[in-house]
Amino acid sequence: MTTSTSIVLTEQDGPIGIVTLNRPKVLNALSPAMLEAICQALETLDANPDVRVIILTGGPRVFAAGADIKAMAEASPLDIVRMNTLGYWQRMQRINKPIIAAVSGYALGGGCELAMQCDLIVASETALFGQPEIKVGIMPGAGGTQRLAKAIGPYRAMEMVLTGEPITAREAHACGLVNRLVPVERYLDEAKELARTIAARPPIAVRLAREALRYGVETTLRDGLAVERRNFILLFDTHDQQEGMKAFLEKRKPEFKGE
Ligand code: DAK
Repeated sequence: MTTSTSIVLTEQDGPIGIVTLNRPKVLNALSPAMLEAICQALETLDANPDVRVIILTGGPRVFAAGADIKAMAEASPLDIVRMNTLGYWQRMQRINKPIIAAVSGYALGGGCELAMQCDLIVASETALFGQPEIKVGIMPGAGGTQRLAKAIGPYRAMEMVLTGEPITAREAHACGLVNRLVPVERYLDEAKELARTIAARPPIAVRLAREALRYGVETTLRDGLAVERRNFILLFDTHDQQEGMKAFLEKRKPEFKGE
């Protein structure tokens, strides 16, 4: 099934929802309309009980070249506040299902931040990750100074943010920003393969493990461990925990129901 607005395409392939940014003429620049369309697509798939994992992708040439510079060029601070761009990013953070970014070509500025907002990143060998905001007189505003430093370390992140120069997919893979690096013909298939593996796992355990991991990078070790412990215990109240362990002991494949 494929549905589309002009700028974002949404497709469902079994348990996988695929959101494709589709404004190639401006390299998928993240205008407010584009961010709204992405949020709506993600929220629709998040609410669909048949979808277990979401892939967010662009085209082979570009994932996204960042926020729309045209829309920001004449903006005052008040305009920026009124645009409420941050609101879109906060909506994305509330998605409960795992999101895999399938990145090929440019992932720059807000585009790099969009990929880092996802849980896993599959990249083609042609992908370029960068925070070039400094070159147009600003700085990252949607997590680029924070998530990047946590993902690749403060020194590498500092160099990227202060020079504005991108790193290649190979470098991003070597420093832990990219989970899987594949030739350009394979990036979407590889993301689907990863999505299918996760979709076959018990959904409540996936959700609670993801929640604990995401929470853990934002908080203290003590708080992160408390959430981990609570979620771990909660899982012993699920059908899938009983099924998973029973199936292991009976040497058969488990049938997870998401209950
Ligand atoms: N915005 C608008 N248009 C863009 C664009 C962008 N970010 N990137 C590319 N385009 C447009 C170009 O203007 C051009 O349009 P026409 O001239 O054809 O009308 C078309 O896309 C093709 O681009 P190029 O001709 O430049 O293509 P090239 O292959 O030569 O170069 C490039 C590709 C990706 C190297 C180059 O386009 C480029 O450097 N683009 C800009 C990259 C950039 O600086 N990105 C960071 C933008 S700032 C916020 C949160 C986050 C942000 C802001 C606020 N809040 C929470 C408030 C994020 C800010 C950013 O991302």
